[in-house]
Amino acid sequence: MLKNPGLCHASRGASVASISSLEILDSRGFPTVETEVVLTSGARGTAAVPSGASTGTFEACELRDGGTRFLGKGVTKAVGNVNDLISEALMGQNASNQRSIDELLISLDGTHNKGKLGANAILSVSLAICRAVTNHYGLPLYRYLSGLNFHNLPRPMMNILNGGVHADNPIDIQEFMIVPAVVAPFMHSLEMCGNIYQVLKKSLKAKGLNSNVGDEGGVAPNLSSTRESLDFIVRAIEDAGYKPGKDVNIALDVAASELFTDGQYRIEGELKSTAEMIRFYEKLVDDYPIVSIEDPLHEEDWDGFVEMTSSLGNRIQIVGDDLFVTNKKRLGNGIGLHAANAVLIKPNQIGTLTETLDTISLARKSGYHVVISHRSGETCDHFIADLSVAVGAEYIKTGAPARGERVEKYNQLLRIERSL
Ligand code: 2PG
Ligand code: MG
Repeated sequence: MLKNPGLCHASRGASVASISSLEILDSRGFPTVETEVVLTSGARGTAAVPSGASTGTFEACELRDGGTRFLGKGVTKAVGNVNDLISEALMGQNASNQRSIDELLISLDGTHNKGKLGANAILSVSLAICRAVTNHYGLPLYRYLSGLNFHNLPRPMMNILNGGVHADNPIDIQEFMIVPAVVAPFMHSLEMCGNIYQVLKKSLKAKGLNSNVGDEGGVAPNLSSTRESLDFIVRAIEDAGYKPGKDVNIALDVAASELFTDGQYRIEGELKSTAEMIRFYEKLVDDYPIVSIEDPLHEEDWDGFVEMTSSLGNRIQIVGDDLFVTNKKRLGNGIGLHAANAVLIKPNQIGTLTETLDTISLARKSGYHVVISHRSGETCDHFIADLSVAVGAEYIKTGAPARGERVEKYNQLLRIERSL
């Protein structure tokens, strides 16, 4: 008689039995890819892929249909690639070997940016296979991803005020985030940030300003300057009963590639050079409790990033998003040059789980902080919540405590915290 039928079921191995993909909608109402993988053991895994608005030029290719359907944003070609080419190539493969699955996907595509099959198609399969194997072994995703090398939960970097291409308001900086000053139980951090978010909404309303939300759930009022926005946030921190700079700090994502035209940055009605942008940040860091700035400069302004890191890198975290695009080579280049001191990780920028983990490993080895991030177009898939715990990321950036697709990541972190 079997003493442990569960173990026997798992030891039977986990080969790919079927893969099928579906076009679903993301949080902006545009199509994206969802894939389900079934293993020979009967275990299943599903994954859905997010989509950015301020996308970096060097990101892996998100395959869209073009034409008129869904304004050209349909993903039936990507879905078809999963259902036909990818499904055929992966049938019967050992799903437990994530690296060889991902290598197979990369070689099947054969391009430098996953432009043939689509990074959206490839990532959906890569993540769904991982989930199916996780279910096969009966492990929580974060446990499977971390192995024995288990870590603490990250701190939330909560985006409470949206601007840039994520909102229809005049604010140039894309994201204003609040960050607990110390590592605390996740529920505690979430409560603190959530309280500040609610107070901020109220204070805008009280001043007759719009408190509707942008793509990532942060408020999107018609404020025109960075300082005005920061003043509202500092006041909200205080009014919620916390001390700015002591209990809670501020982080920005400038998404500066979006501000860059003809060699200059257009911000708040002025054109600024790289040196002027750095001076602008230095003054902000002097005047506000800012601890982190993401993409302060254009994605190809390597010299500017080096200068920014040498002038501000010992005071704040400088995060490369469009600069590194979760790409190990670009991160390696930045590490060699001393450009930035932290990396933003978005699995869909690179297109497979293995490559995402390799980039994180390089960051870890080099002392760069790791910020795991959502995209502005999201689904309720909470893979990144588990990933952030598994790799011991310092931070997770997953929007405001509003809109289901954002809240789902926070709720998954609460579930993980409880299970610990
Ligand atoms: C960013 C992201 C997520 P998007 O710039 O960091 O906040 O935005 O997904 O639009 O690239
Ligand atoms: Mg960014």
